[in-house]
Amino acid sequence: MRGRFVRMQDGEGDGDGGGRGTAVITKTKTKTKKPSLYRVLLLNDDYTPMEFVVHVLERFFQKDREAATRIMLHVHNHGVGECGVYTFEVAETKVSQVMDFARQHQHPLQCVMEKK
Ligand code: TYC
Repeated sequence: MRGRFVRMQDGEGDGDGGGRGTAVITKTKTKTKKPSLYRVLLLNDDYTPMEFVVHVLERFFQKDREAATRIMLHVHNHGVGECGVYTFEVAETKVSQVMDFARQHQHPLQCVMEKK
């Protein structure tokens, strides 16, 4: 979105000793850059229980049981699967939360992020 404003400089009575006012037209461009997006992925392994992965998807990615089960089975069958797409800091936080939670429960579950 563009904004525009006019500012008067050196106007009469500004204390600059008189002289005609000078109009300065300044164009501003509101920053509209969209943030880069990152996929958060779960990786398959042979040891993490399926039910734990479903729980992770419900707890950290706001999936209902049906969606969580579908994603978990996709990862189980294909080796990798998408949990969600987020801005950098949110994605980073999700990865840390999942990795900490898996470690606490001594499961080797791996969670990574990749730029879209
Ligand atoms: N392959 C695991 C099992 O058979 C289940 C699993 C699914 C593990 C998804 C990790 O990201 C994962 N118990």
